[in-house]
Amino acid sequence: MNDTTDEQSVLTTCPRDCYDSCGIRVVLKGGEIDRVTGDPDHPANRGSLCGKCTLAYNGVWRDPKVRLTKPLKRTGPKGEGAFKEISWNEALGEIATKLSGLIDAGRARDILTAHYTGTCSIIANQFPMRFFNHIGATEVEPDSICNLSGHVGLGYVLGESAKGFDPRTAKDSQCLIVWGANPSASGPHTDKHWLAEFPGTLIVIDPIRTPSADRADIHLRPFPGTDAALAFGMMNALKAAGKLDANFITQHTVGFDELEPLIDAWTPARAAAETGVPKADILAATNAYGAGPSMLWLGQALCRAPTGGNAFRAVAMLPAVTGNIGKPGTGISFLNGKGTTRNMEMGYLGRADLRTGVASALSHMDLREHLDAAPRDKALILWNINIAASNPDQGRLLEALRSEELFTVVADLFMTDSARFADIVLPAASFLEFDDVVGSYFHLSVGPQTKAANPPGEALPNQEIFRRLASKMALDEPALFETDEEILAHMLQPLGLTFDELKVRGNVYPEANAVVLWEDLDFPTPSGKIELASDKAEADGHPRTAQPDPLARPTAGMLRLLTPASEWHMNSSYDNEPRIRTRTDPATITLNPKDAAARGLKAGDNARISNASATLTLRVAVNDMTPPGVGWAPKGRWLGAAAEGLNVNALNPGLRSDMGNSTALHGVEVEVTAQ
Ligand SMILES: Nc1nc2c(c(=O)[nH]1)N[C@H]1C(S)=C(S)[C@@H](COP(=O)(O)OP(=O)(O)OC[C@H]3O[C@@H](n4cnc5c(=O)[nH]c(N)nc54)[C@H](O)[C@@H]3O)O[C@H]1N2
Ligand SMILES: Nc1nc2c(c(=O)[nH]1)N[C@H]1C(S)=C(S)[C@@H](COP(=O)(O)OP(=O)(O)OC[C@H]3O[C@@H](n4cnc5c(=O)[nH]c(N)nc54)[C@H](O)[C@@H]3O)O[C@H]1N2
Ligand code: SF4
Ligand SMILES: [Mo]
Repeated sequence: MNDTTDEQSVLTTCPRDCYDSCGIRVVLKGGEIDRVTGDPDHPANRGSLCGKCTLAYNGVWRDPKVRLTKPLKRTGPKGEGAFKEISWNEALGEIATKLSGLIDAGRARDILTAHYTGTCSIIANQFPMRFFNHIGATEVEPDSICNLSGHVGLGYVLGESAKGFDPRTAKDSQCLIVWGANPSASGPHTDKHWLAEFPGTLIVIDPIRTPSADRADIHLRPFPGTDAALAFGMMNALKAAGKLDANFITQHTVGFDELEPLIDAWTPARAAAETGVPKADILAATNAYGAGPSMLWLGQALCRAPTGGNAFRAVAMLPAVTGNIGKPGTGISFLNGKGTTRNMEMGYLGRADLRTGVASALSHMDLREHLDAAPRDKALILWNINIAASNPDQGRLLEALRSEELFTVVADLFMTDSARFADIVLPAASFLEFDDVVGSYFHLSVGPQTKAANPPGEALPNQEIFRRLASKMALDEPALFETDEEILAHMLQPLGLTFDELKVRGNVYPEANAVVLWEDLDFPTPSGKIELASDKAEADGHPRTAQPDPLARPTAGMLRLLTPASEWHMNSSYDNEPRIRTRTDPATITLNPKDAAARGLKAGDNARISNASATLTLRVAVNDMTPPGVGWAPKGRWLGAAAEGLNVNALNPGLRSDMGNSTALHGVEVEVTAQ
C-alpha cells in the first residue's frame, strides 16, 4: 500500500479469463474501496481497464445488495429461485451428509464437479480440485466447453499446446497472422497496444470484420469452417514461390512426403473457390507470411467448428513448412499457459496425485445425458462456472437440473442462472477480497491478486469453502488444509519472490528479457520433431495428416450462427450489471444486408431464430461486418434477458468437434425469419 494524504492504493491483477490480465490499482479511502482503476505502470494495459470491468468492478461486484452474502437453501421448486438463508455450519453439514453418503456407498464417481475460469487466480482456480481428487469425484473436463479440440489438434503437431511465443519478440517480426481470434473483445488492451504497435504486416483471418480485423493490413474472410482449405492454399502458394524451408522440413519435421500431395492439389484458386477469400488476397497474405520472420496467433474460435481440431493441425503446418518457429520474431501461440516460462509448479495447486479411485473425466458434451442417466440421485458441485447459461443443449440441461433427485451445490458471487437450480448456494468471495496470484495466458507475466477489502457478509474464497467442507467431512489429508500463505510461498519460491514483494512490484516477468520459445526445436511428440503426419493421430482414429476439406456450407435457407466473445461480457459474467444491460439490451443478431433483405428484415425488427433445438427472439442489426450466410450474436446473456428464458446456447444441440469430445458451437445452423 502506498500512502498519500487521504488515499491509499493497492496493486492487484484482473483474474478474468482474458488474454490481458490487466494490472489494477484499487484506490482506498478511509480503508474502504473508493474505486477500481487501471495500473498506469502495468505493461499490458498501461493504466486503463476495459469498459466491462470498469463498470462491473465499480458496480455489482462491490454491491452487497446484489452479491451473495449468506449460504442459501432451496425452499421452492428447482429453478424458481426461492431460498432461505442458513448458516455455514448447516450448509456444509447438508453437503457433507450427501457426499459422505455417496462415498460410503462406493459411489464417489456420482459426485460430479464442474468448474472453469470464473476466476483464473491460481489458488481459487485449482485448489478445490485437491478435495475432489482426494474423494475420487468425477471432474467434468473443463476445456471441453472451450478449446480442448485445439489442444488435441496442436498436440499432434507440436506435442504441446500451451507453449506459444513471447509477445515481446514481436519487435523481431515482420508479419503476424491472427487466425480466429478477436482481441478487440477478448484481449482489448493486447489489441489496443500490442497489435496496434506490431511493426510488420498484420493479417487477421476472421469471417467477421471485427475491430481487430479493421486494424489489419490484410483481412481474409473465409466462410466459417473453411480454414484448413485456406491453409493448404497458402502452403501451395508458398511452395510455388520457393518459400518452403527445405532444410527445416528435413531436420525438424516428419511426414512432409504425406502432406505434399495434398498441398499440390490445393491451388490458391481452389482454396479461393472453397473459402470465399479472393485469390489475390490469399497470395498477398502468403507473400507477407512467407517473407518471415512471421508469427501466428491461433484464436480459440478456430477450434470450435465441427472440424476444429483438423483446422488447428492444418494451420499449424504453416510455421512448420516455413521454419517460422524457434527463432526471434516467429512462433505459434494458442495459449501461453501451464508452467511454461513462468517457472511455477502448476500441478502443485490441484494435486492430481491425491486422486483416489479411477480418474473418470466426463466431457461437458456428455454432461446433460449423464445427469439424466440412472442413478439420478447424483451430486453436482459447480464453482467458477455457470453451466445453465454457457453450456449447449440448454433446454434439456435445464430440465436435467430441475430433477428433484439431483443434489446441486453452486458456489458463486451472484444468484446466476445455475445458482437458481441449486439445493444449496454458497457465497464466494471476489478477487478483491483475498490474496492470490494471476498469470496471463498471452503475456509471460505474473501479477499479485491482493486483498483490498473484506468479503461481503459471510462470503468465502473458493479454497476456504473446500477446506471447511473437508473438515466437516472429517477428512484428514493434510494437503486439503494447506493455507494460502503456504501455497503462495511454495508457488513463488522458484521465482525468487515472496508474495509481499510481488504486491509491491505489481507485476513481474519471470524472464526479464524476451525469450524465444521452442528455441531448442525439441518437440515433445513421439518423434521429437514437428509431426506433419502422426501415428498417434492415426491410432486415435484421425487421418495421419491434416485434411484440406472445408466444412459443408449450411443447409439451404439456414445461416451459420457465430456466438463468440462479446465486448461487454466475460462469458456470461456481467449480464447482471445494469449499466452493461443498458448498453447491450436487447440481445441482437447481426445479419449481412443481403440476408436481411432476403428475409424481409430491417434493423430494429425482432426476428425468430430457430432450429430443431429451440426458438429465440433477437433484435436484428444489419451490417456487412457479417458476411452473407452468417449470423453474429455474441455470447454472454443470462437467460432472463430473452423472452423465451433461454439464450443462444439453446440453439446448440450439443455439437461436438472432431477431436477431444469438445464443443463445436460454431457449427450451429439457424433459420432466421421475421416475427
Ligand atoms: N454460445 C457460446 N457459448 C459458449 C461460448 C461461446 O463462444 N459461445 N464459449 C464457451 C467458452 S470458451 C467458455 S470458457 C465457457 C465459459 O462459461 P463459464 O465457465 O460458465 O463462464 P461464466 O459464464 O463467466 O461463469 C463463471 C462464473 O464464475 C463466477 N465467479 C467469478 N469469480 C468467482 C470466484 O472467485 N469463485 C466462484 N465460486 N465463482 C466465481 C462468475 O460470477 C460466473 O457466474 O462458455 C462456453 N460457452
Ligand atoms: N470480452 C470478452 N473477453 C473474453 C471472453 C468473453 O466472453 N468476453 N471470453 C474469454 C474466453 S473463455 C475465451 S475462450 C476467449 C476467446 O477469445 P478468442 O480467442 O478471440 O475467440 P472467440 O471470441 O471465440 O472468437 C474469435 C473470432 O473468431 C471468429 N471465428 C468464428 N468461427 C471461425 C472460423 O471458422 N474461422 C475463423 N478464421 N474465425 C472464426 C469469430 O468471428 C470471432 O471474431 O476470450 C476470452 N476473453
Ligand atoms: S477483463 Fe481483460 S481487459 Fe478487462 S480488466 Fe480484466 S484483464 Fe483487463
Ligand atoms: Mo473459453
